[in-house]
Amino acid sequence: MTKETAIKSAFQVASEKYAALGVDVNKAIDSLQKIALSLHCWQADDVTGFENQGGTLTGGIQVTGNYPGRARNIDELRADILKASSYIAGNHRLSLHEIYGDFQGKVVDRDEVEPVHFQSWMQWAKENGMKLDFNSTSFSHPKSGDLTLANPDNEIRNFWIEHTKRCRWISEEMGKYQEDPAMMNLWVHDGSKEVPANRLKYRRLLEQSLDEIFSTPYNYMKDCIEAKLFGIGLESYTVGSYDFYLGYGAKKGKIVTLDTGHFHLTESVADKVSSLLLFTPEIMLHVSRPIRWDSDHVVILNDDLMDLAREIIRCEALDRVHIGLDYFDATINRIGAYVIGCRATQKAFLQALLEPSALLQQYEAEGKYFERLAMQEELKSMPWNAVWDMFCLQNNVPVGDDYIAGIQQYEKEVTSKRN
Ligand code: RNT
Ligand code: ZN
Repeated sequence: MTKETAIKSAFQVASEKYAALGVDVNKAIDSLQKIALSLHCWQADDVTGFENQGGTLTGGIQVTGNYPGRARNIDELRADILKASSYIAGNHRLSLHEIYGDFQGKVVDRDEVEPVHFQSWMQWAKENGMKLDFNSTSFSHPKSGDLTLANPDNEIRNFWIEHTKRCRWISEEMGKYQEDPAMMNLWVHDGSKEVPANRLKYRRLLEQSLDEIFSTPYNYMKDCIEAKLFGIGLESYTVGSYDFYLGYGAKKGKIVTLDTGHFHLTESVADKVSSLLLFTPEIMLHVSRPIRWDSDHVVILNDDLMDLAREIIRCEALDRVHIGLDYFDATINRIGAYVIGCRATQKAFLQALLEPSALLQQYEAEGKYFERLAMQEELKSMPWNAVWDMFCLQNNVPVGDDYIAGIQQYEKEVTSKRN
């Protein structure tokens, strides 16, 4: 039996098993095909960017590892993204940080950046069938310190307000160019190592800064605000906590970004989805993997990810949830890290799409809780992987572990030669 015949016959068996539960596997595949992930550009180069090569990463985030092959310039980064995409089924987006502008060797400070610095990215993305998302960058800059948009020093605060306003303008131009809104994520690291004597003061300042930043209405970009529990060196207090942004988002109609690494480890991010859907316009996700803390490990197919995907599907909210990835691992092949995380996310959504939700909900409505629990247990060993293989086959991307060899070869020929 050829590999292809084996995949097809396993798929046939799986289809019948799922059909018996009232699940149409082809419908699940069609839905998965439409899910666009937003790949984070910063896994390719350890969040360095092209602004001041070799500068240190600040803002309470950290990349560990020194695996060879980091993308050193815009061409290498683009090549790596395309390589990773070739192992990921479907059409996806790319999320850029401001420090990844095409600055042509010029020094462009954060309060001087303009859409022209992203023109080549827009063209490149269009040529490669990708859409762009954007992020303002408050870290790794002489004015970053511990406080940016919440800084009591007006000169510094205004500098970051100007930066963020310009980033919204850039996002708007991206959105127009690609005829699809660019999601702009706003995350600032503002916080302190010890508990401040006045917590309210900085939150008031952050609120004022946001009001000023958002005062310009735009049509082709969407604002997202990302909360965090703590940063490294900023452990005791985060100005933009979850309560802060949830309150702001609900009151002012802004999208809250849920980074799955930004909560207490036993807190369920999946459980937040249905509440946000009721009180905020849409949801932006940063799919990540915390180990003990916001460690930004490569996303894998674990219970947290599956819970999150299931919740989004159960809420029928795919059209209101934007799925971005956010992690950075410099200890393994960086292209491989993208592929693992993206494929894991797709696998989680596939399993969620294969859930016989009508049956589970019927059991629940009838108070048949044994049956509901038993069915959920049985679903864990249903042949979803046969559907996954078919999805990969249909999309002409490697099935199973076949992508490992391709990434090894790219490492041998390309990334290992970078010093
Ligand atoms: C940091 C946030 C933020 C960054 C990126 C680089 O904890 O998660 O989203 O990871 O913007
Ligand atoms: Zn994040």
